[in-house]
Amino acid sequence: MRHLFRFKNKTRNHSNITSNDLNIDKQNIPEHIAIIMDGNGRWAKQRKMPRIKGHYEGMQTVKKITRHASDLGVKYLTLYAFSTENWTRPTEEVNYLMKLPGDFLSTFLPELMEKNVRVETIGFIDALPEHTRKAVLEAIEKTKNNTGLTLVFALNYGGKKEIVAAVQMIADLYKENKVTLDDINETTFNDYLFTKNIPDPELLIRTSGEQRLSNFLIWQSSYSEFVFDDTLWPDFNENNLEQAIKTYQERHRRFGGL
Ligand code: V0D
Repeated sequence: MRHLFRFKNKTRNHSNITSNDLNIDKQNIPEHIAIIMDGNGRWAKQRKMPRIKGHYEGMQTVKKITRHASDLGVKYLTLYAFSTENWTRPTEEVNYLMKLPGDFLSTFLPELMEKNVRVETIGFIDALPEHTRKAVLEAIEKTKNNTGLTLVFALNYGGKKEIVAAVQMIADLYKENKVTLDDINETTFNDYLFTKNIPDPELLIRTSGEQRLSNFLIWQSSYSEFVFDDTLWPDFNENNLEQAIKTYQERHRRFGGL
């Protein structure tokens, strides 16, 4: 009956909200995790706060999850920050969102450097306001030699538009006799996507209970495991990330390291 008293010792019980006993397999962490960070507006609404407060808290969650993904040895973390459809939101909200990259980087770049994180983007970034593009390009430049986690922000990104742009590039080359029909296959098509240097995500997470892909990585996620979590993005934490990885591992067992 000795086991009944095992946890009576108070010195053993310093639990905090981020500790867990999920026991994820550290040898089978997905190389690439993609996340649809949904529920920021709803989080704010529940607290009778303006939507932008939800976006601000969502940005703090990005820092927390980046830190943890890096610590777990994830190689690529792709975050859906702004879609090509998000321009239809109120001007005030869009203007606020466009300040977040600058805000994020002025507060978090030292830690990104310390953690050896490389920043990248996918999406039509030429259409972003000058100040936003400048902040992002500066972060990409400053972190380009880092060799740890690659943190990919999807900014003004849409999967259908990405594919159409790829088709246009290929059609253009075809017109100039620079590619033949035989040159076009699934592998070469990849080279015209924003993600050309990034492996496909093994795990795609969407928060806040919605269970749709919403035009995110539609080509790249054809074989991804989808994990849906009811947590609103500002409340998403290290535990939720590990739970999603655990779910992925339960679907993707490795037998004897094979
Ligand atoms: C709002 C929740 C970080 C989702 C997260 C421009 C919506 C917070 C960035 C960011 C956004 C982007 C590029 C970069 C560094 C940081 C960000 C946007 C929205 C849209 F180089 N959070 N974040 N960008 N939100």
